[in-house]
Amino acid sequence: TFNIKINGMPIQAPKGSTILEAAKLASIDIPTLCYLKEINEIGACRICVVEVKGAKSLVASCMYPIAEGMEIWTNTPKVLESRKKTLELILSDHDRRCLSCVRSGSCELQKLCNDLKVEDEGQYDGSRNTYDIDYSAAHMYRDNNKCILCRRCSAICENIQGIGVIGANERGFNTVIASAFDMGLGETSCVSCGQCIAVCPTGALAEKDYTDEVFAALADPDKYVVVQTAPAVRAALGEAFGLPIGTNVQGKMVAALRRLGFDKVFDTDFSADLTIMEEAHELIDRIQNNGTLPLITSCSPGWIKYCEHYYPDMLDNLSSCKSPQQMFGAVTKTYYAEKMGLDPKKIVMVSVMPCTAKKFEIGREDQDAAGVPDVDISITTRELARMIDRVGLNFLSLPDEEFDNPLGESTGAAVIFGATGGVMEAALRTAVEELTGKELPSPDFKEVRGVKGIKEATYSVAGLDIKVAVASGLANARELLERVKSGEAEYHFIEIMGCPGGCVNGGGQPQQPASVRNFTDIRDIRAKALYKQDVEMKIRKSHENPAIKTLYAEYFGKPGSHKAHEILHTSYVK
Ligand code: HC0
Repeated sequence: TFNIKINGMPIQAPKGSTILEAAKLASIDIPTLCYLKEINEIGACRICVVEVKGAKSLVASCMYPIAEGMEIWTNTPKVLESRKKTLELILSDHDRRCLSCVRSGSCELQKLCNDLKVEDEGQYDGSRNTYDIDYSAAHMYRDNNKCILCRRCSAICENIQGIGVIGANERGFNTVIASAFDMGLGETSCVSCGQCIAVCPTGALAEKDYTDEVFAALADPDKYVVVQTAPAVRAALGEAFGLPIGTNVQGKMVAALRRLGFDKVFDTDFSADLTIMEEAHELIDRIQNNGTLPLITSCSPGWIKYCEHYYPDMLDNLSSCKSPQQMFGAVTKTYYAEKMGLDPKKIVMVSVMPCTAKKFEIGREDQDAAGVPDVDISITTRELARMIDRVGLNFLSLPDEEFDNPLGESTGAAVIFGATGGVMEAALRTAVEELTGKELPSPDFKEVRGVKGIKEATYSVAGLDIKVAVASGLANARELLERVKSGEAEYHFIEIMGCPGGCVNGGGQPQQPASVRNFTDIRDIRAKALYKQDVEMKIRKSHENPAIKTLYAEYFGKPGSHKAHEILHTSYVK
């Protein structure tokens, strides 16, 4: 450790710490705008400046390493004035219609302006850039009038997702974040993951909001409106209402959806179990009958789009299973509609997802088992939070309620889908028992858990060494796939999730500011909420879900049947 002084107070901090990190240890939150740990470490925005004894000018604390004996001041008039001026300059070229901004209340720029007592937003007004809003992508829009050029979006797209479809064009005052040749985002190979939205500090990037469409369906007496909620939503929705990260709010979420007026409140976890039945069957079939291996999971639509764009030669490796979101819609509009005597055309299937790519997935080809789209509207966790606020539901005081049946019944295997490695673990719980014909001594496959970007394990099952790998985040996916293509690694089964850490860290989850993200692994804490729920559930294996057993007995026959293929499987585009 080094001995340093911050604002005259002696403290000790580990060698290699930045001033920003050392100050955190002394309970001082130095404000930041561009800095995101391990994602965007460019020291460019000058909000985090501090004074250091002996330094000629103010230094950027996010990048500046501490040294033995260093004396630092974070709160002098010079520091505070500099930060304030930087903010005022940003505001001089910023669309300041904050009241109607989607980020009002969660905007990092707004909070900093308040904290630093900016009183005259217009004091440096002069020429201003104005931009058309880019609505070309299926899942989001980009409003450069609210962009502050922090480059968090381009950094996550390039460095973490390995895609790089947005970046800085032009220079100086004309600098703008855009795609190559000023193409609309929808014309690029953007995969709709929404990670850029999750890290944007302002309202420059946002999902396309479909809450009005949901309210309209709920108000239409001719429609039967069914909602499904993805595994990861329950692990993060509470954050939008001030609850600590990692609070599982399943019960209150169900209560809120019921009070919003949905005719049935169902759970994507049900169809996650169904996916496991189909996918485990597909894995065993490919292993036993020399099918294309490795089998790769197909539930993350950002990953699917990535595979189609960048690895078209590996499309045969993809599982033909629709994602749980899509299977849910398909089962609702076939089996459930028949059972309940409902016209599938009158059912409005709404999904609540931690994901922005799900908005794109619902419009894919070959996702219409009943002749109408399997899913009609997909909203993010954030949009659900907005709906709850709009109708004045006091989320925190709602009771805990249960999902409706039968499509609300699920197992521990399903709820862990929301974390990287969860689909793999759920599939192994079923595939291994199927292959050995014996009950597993423990349902846990801990080797594939955790936030590491690439995980590998080998399991000895019925005389066969089954090799598996798990990747999350698309740069990691690329690294893994290159190993497979070069022959350096061989696997039977691979799980890939588009977002780093899996769906819990999806592009549609409540945004956490940099002041939290830089010091907390939100992926890990949200995932723990799901693993905790898994352990607490009575049934932890998909093939033991009684509602799934009934579904096969009454409708599909067995996994991989002709009917299952027609309704639950899909195809991909080269
Ligand atoms: Fe996921 Fe899913 S687990 S992709 O991450 O497989 O979005 O939560 O809903 O569909 O179940 C997201 C989360 C889902 C799907 C499920 C899968």
